[in-house]
Amino acid sequence: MASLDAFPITRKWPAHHPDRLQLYSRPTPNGVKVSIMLEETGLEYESHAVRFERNDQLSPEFMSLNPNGKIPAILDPAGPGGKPLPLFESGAILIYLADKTGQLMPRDAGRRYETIQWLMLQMGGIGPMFGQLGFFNKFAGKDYEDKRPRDRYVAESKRLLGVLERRLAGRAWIMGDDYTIADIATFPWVRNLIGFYEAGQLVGIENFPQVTRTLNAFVARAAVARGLEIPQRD
Ligand SMILES: N[C@@H](CCC(=O)N[C@@H](CS)C(=O)NCC(=O)O)C(=O)O
Repeated sequence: MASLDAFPITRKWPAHHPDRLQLYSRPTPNGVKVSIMLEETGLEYESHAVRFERNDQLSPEFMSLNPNGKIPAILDPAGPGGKPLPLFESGAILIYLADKTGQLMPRDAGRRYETIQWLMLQMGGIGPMFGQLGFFNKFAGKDYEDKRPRDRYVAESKRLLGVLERRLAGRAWIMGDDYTIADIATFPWVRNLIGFYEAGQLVGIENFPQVTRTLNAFVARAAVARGLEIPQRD
């Protein structure tokens, strides 16, 4: 097994088990995608808390792995060819872990791309739009007098919930009977929209019963319950 010493991130967050996959994260909607995936697959890993209150994500050690300065990020000592693989962007990490373990991604090539398509809708649409709605509804943006930006993100979030609602009609999960990385990417964001962002009423969540039903099934999974708490908050 190659040493991880060449990776500056291990100076700030030492690897106590360098043979295990290293996770640098925080239990936010993007962060928990990866901890839930790791819990679902059963891969051994070591998690490290990245503290935003100390701007850890902007430290040179963290930025040496992710120049974009955002969690989650991983360092897999046993990457392709047996070499360590550093990786950032939650969608890329989910695809990597699905390929590595052969889990949570359909094997059929067509269905694999269909799963990636829904994963990309989360990455490019649901995450950014719900995130902006959170800013304008709960954080600094809520004090802005001009409500047009907030209303734009409400409308776009509702539209995206409608896309999900129609997809889930008659399906247990986004990919039907297969629970996949598309669900692991999407439902932490739906949960956050209703919970932490307190925007359930604003988007009229009662109009999206299929989304709510699938969210409930998602949070009832034991691996999801564990992943939502990793890394532990201080
Ligand atoms: N597209 C990225 C987004 C990552 C992201 O926005 N992470 C947030 C937490 S959910 C973060 O690190 N925020 C810290 C900051 O902006 O300083 C991904 O999916 O990995």
